[in-house]
Amino acid sequence: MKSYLKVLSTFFLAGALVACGGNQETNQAPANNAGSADANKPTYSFRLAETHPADYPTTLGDKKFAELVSEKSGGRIKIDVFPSAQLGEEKAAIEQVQLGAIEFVRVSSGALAGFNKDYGVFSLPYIFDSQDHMWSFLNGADGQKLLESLESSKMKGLSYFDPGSRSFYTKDPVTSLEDLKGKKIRVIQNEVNVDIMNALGVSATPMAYGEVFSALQTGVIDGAENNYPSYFSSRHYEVAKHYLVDQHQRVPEVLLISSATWNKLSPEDQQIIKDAAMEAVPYQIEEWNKYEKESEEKVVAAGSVVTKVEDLKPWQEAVKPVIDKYRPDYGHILDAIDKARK
Ligand code: GTR
Repeated sequence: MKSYLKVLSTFFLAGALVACGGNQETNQAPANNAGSADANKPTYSFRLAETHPADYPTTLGDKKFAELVSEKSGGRIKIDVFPSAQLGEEKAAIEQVQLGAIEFVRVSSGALAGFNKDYGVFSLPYIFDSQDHMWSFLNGADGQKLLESLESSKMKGLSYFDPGSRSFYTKDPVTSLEDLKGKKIRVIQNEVNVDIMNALGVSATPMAYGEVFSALQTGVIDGAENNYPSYFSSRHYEVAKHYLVDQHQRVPEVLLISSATWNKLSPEDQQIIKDAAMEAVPYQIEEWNKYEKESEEKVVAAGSVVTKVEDLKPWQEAVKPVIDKYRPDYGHILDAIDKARK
């Protein structure tokens, strides 16, 4: 009886996976492999969820990753990238990945913080001085170890992508910390973000990315915060024209796979996926740098008023209690981040 139930539940689980459109495993080799050494290896068709549009630099990184996986596996492992949140907003996509219903996702570590406490560290303000500083930490032993820590949350981190730096933007003119006080600002849903906004005297309004445009338009919020590429591609600049550059966060983008999927793969296929994810990174950074510059130029050309914060000290002072609050949780990582400063 017991084994009957086991067979039955395995059958339903497999059915559910196929019904979701992903993870169709067969033992048939693709036509171009017939007769080759790969002939007896399984083939897979996986899905990768991405919140940004098709031409956005994280999506280009996802596509490069998929291309490399296909190349390295002789076409056995196919990954379809679904841009523009077609498979759901980030929080929902992560939940699906935890269940194994979606195999891959590229998300912000800001969103991951709601699922894995370690990832909250990246939402802490002003911890990275520059893009180079961030990459020197991410590429080091502690940065790479953090990718592995996702395994306790039923996911496996494969690589980081460049996230740029986040700054504020509002509907009304804002050129200083004083102006920002009392404003309702949308943030990615996590506890650290709410604490930062409280410390700055701002009213934090967590909500899904896809809802921000209409919330700005209807005045539910006064502003939001993001990097230039997101500010541009989401068209938020059309409804919130004042961009205040304080670069409070660099929240790494993460490419990850469901543990349910990872654990089914052979060591050879796991290696292919890990290598492809790492090899896609330099390309993603290059695309990021290009798009970041272009989006800054385009929003300015469209009439956005950009103010650069000259003196960050009052901002850093204001959020110091937030760093102090989280130091007991993230002390070791914060030390490693300090050390990665060149
Ligand atoms: C972007 C990030 C997205 C999403 C978005 C947001 O910078 O690339 O993954 O997290 O921010 O603010 O929700």
